[in-house]
Order: sequence, then structure tokens, then C-alpha cells
Amino acid sequence: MRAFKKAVIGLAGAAALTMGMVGTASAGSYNGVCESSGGGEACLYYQYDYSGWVYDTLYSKTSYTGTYYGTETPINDTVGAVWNRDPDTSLKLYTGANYTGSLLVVGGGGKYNTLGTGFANAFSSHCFTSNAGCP
Ligand SMILES: [Ca+2]
Ligand SMILES: [Ca+2]
Repeated sequence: MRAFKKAVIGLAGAAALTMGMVGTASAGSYNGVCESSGGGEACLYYQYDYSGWVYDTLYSKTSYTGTYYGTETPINDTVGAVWNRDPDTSLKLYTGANYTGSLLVVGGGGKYNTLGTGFANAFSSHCFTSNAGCP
């Protein structure tokens, strides 16, 4: 199953090129690269060890409606690893939408190359603690 998932990445990359031309305003958010610029991104990886597809965003998300960059694969309940590139703001990840359910806190610059039972393939929302709406 893991091998199959990786094989699909090359095909999806072609679609990503087309999409990339639209979002010129956002320099780094959701460009397929996990970056610390612009305040630092929350990066969600489909596979463990920060490999494969990534969803990188500078923003909090009340529900995981998006897809991994360049793919059609939903991020909801499929995240396998997490990296908080914001060096001085904690990232809170929840298994339910609207910041509900079980909570995992990733400190500034922190990362998890694998997620334990209850968190793996379960996240449905996240927020930076600097966000006013973050519990
Ligand atoms: Ca980025
Ligand atoms: Ca969930």
C-alpha cells in the first residue's frame, strides 16, 4: 500500500504546475514546500517521516477541507506526520472539526515523524495559538 501511494505522486505533480500559476499572492503558503518564512507554516504529511505529499499552510483551519498539494487526496483523517515551522508559536491539532476531539500540541518548531494511535489518520482541524479563535 505504501509503495502504491508513492507511485502516484509523479502523476499528480503535473496538475500541481497548472495550479501553481494561479496563487501568485501567497508566496509560500500551500506551495508544496514546508517553510519557516512568513511566520512559519503548519505542514501536514500524508506519510510518516515527512515524505510524500504535503499540505503546507500559514493559517489555522477549522476543518480539513483541503487536499495535499498537487493531489486530489483529502487531508481530513489522513495525516501521518506533522511539522510546525513556526519557531515561536505552538500548533494545536484536533481529531475533530472546529477544534474538538483529542488534542495534540506541537511546540514552536516541533515535529512528529510518526503519530501514535488515536492521532494517526485522525486530524480534522488545527490552529496556531496566536489565533484569537484558538482554544
Ligand atoms: Ca510553503
Ligand atoms: Ca477526524
